[in-house]
Amino acid sequence: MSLTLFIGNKAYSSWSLRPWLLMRALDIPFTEVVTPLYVDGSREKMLREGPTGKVPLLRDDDFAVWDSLAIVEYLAEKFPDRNVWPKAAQARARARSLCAEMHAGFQGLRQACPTNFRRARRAAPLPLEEAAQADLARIQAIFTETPAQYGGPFLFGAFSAADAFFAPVASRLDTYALSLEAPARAYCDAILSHPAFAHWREGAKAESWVIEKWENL
Ligand SMILES: N[C@@H](CCC(=O)N[C@@H](CS)C(=O)NCC(=O)O)C(=O)O
Repeated sequence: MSLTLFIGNKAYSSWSLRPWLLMRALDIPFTEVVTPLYVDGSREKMLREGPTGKVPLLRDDDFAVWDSLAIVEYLAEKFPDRNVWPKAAQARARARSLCAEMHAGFQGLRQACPTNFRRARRAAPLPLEEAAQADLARIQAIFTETPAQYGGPFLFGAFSAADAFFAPVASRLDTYALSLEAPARAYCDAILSHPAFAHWREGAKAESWVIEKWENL
């Protein structure tokens, strides 16, 4: 088995971060291939790897798995000893529910606060409209209640796929200086200070590709 993870710009690609962070945090070896997105030829290049033309995409020798959720499930099957998901059935089901919720939702917050992993923290909180405020309230509840129920510092105690899925949101809350109560802030800090996340951020800072619309908020 030889794993290659195709990802987009580390500065902007929140979906790419998720499997990358999980594999790094759980010491699953892989080779990364970075394709800068939204430039001439990038979609065509990714269409040679998989049918959606999107990142992330995992290649296991000749076999392609695309979409962050499917990649995470594939890793859970291939590396049963790494605890991609929590061990207990109900905790595992809760972690999957949260990942599915993240995968399908939070459009208000996503639109208001585009991912930019290399941006410095804003001096003042970004003002949010109603939909983004509602998403923020739900995120705050998840970040407070889940570690309290299952044991921190991560959502289910040890780092799992659920943390990889929520890491981009933790980063956005920080970048856009959105206010959080202490337990949710502590969870964000645990993510942002994880060595694997710091490594990704260094990679983002080292990139020279710039997409103006995601730099100016
Ligand atoms: N549902 C997909 C989303 C993948 C996605 O939208 N990736 C973006 C980058 S974050 C992409 O490849 N955009 C390039 C394009 O659409 O051409 C997943 O979870 O992997």
